[in-house]
Amino acid sequence: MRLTSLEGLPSSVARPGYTPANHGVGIVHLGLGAFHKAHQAAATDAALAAEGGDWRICGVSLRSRDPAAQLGPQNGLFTLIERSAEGSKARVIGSVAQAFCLGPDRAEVLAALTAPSTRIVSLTVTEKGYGLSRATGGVDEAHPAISHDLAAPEAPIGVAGLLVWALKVRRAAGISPFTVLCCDNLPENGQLLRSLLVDFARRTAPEMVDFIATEVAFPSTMVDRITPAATPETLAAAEEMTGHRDEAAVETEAFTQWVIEDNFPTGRPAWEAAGVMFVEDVRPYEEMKLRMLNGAHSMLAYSGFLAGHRHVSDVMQDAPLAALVRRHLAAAAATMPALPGVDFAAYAEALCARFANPHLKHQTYQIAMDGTEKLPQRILAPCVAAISAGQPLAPFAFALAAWMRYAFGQTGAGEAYALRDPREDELRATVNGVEGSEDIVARLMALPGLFPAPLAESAALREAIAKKLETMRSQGMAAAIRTEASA
Ligand code: CS2
Repeated sequence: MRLTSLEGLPSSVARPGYTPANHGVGIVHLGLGAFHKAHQAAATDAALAAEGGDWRICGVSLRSRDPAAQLGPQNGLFTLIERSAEGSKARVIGSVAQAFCLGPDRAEVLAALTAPSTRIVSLTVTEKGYGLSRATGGVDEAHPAISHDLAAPEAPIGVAGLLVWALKVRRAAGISPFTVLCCDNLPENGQLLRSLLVDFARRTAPEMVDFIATEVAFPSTMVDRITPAATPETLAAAEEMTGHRDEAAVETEAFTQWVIEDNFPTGRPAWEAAGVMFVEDVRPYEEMKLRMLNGAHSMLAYSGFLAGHRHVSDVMQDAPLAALVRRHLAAAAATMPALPGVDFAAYAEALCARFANPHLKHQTYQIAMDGTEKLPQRILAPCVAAISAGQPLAPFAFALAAWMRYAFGQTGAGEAYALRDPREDELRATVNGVEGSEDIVARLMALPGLFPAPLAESAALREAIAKKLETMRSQGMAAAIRTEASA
């Protein structure tokens, strides 16, 4: 039987501590994927149970029809499986009230974005979803949704277009603006989204520029919960645990963290009930997470995938590679000023334990995607800091060499794979047919808008990357890992 109500669930399954139908919608969420379901939807579920309020979520996917097709027939209910070393727990989440796909459900989505009851618009559209130019902080005109929306601002399909359009309609109707809550792994994500919207408005609705810059709140957030893409095994496990078929089930780790700047002029759910930490300045937490967790993730994804490790937990079983993960975490920690109340060494150890969780099937290939969008905040920014502080470059050089080797699109055994990067064609064309490792490094470092000048200009870094890349190419990734770990 399909999961459609809270009736008939076994007592081992946790269910919402409130009656979902008694709570109205207060949040529109863009990017209705596994991460949203495991993180913000779960936290909001706990907040509703603790303090109530009209804070249920209208979930929207901008492109894929799957999330709405899965959640719609289930009245928004889904099973969240939390997997830790101690075992697995199932919980049914009731915070998602509606699920739409922008294409077919356009009228409903636009109505939700302009409804007075909508007080927050939150987002998890991945780094590449925004159409942000890192070079200018404004819009990337070549991004498909941005170029569409610049040409047709009254019929938007992308994040910047939709939000500026909705804020404009609200303002004209005398409705307060919503708070914009970016939950993607980007540095200073609130500010970043604000400058994207300001630049988009400058080009399409100049009268909105000051309003967006001064009247709309964009609290920054640090979000953390490792959430593998759901698989048929996830759905089978949910069915076994709940006795119900659930097409929208998702699995995640037990750990969860959310740090938010408390700037919600029109209110917010009582997320503190879910352990959310509200702070004045989220930057140091974001930096810690991006450089340590995500930086190590990217490093181990490229090297681990090419060494034949399918899952992150397999990487942590490979002693030399696990040692390099620890080395990377320590090097990343050394690039940041101390954060009162946080012990970076303890954080690193906790990350290693999370990565080693054998019950979480988190694929290295999943993390490896979108490298050109992830490297800047994960690897390149800390590498700049390491150069200016005269710290060892080897950990960053190794991570970058592994990414460059990955950009070949072929394993050591000759098996081809898709890079799944928005700059895939450009990356392939850059490395294709180039022989020398030094040339490959120089060409990739010269890609427009990717490597900051201090990196491209550092001969020591270039040479270190080229040397490691050469070992990876001539001896294979597994041998290169052993060489690196014994250096
Ligand atoms: C990962 C993240 O796929 C990736 O790039 O590094 O999704 C990571 O699992 C989350 O940020 C953990 O909070």
